[in-house]
Amino acid sequence: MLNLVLFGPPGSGKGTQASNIITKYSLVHISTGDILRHEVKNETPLGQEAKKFMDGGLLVPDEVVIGMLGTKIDESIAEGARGFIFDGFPRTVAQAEALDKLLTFKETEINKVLALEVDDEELVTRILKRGETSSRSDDQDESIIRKRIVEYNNKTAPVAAYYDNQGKYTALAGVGTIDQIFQSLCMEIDKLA
Ligand code: B4P
Repeated sequence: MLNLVLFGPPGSGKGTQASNIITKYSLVHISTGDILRHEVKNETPLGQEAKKFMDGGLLVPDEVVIGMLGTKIDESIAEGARGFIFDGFPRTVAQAEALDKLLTFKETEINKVLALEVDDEELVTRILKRGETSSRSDDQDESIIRKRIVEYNNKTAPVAAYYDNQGKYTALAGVGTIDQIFQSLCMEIDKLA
């Protein structure tokens, strides 16, 4: 299997690039943001719990996110998945450890973590622009967007060191055209083949 993590701060382009990568490499796309927004939209108990955190620009608690992913990974492997691209997950070291355990149990592992580097002001500009057309409440307010970036620096940035220690972490420029960034991601993925 080929299992990739697309890593980076909010608005760095993880979702944008993941949708190109799944088409080219036939991987299963696991976006915790998309799954959580689906739960919120359907007003499930999980969605109602998650909404309180998402609206405030905070991470949803680890146990909620980890529990929600196990079934999805199991089902996809049973259906013969070639591999996964994890987009927006793991966002804490506890999530990274849980993912390693889950994949080891399935006799597979994360092969590579590709990080998109984008400066804070560009992130805020991009997310506010998306907020003009998206219905996402966490995209509308600059103070909430900045809170998401603080949350990233405090809780998610340490995940980089976790994978760097395993020799799996590569950072790439996340500023440029969507196609340029896609090409640099593909160059890294092709080295794994
Ligand atoms: P996510 O849905 O993961 O959203 P994101 O970080 O905002 O987006 P992403 O980096 O994918 O950016 P995108 O491609 O859309 O998370 C939302 C919330 O869910 C979190 O705050 C948290 O509360 C919760 N959550 C999710 N996962 C969790 C977890 N594991 N644990 C706990 N909580 C979790 O790009 C952004 C914009 O930039 C788009 O408009 C795009 O068009 C534009 N763009 C992309 N590439 C560009 C480029 N090269 N140049 C210019 N613009 C570009």
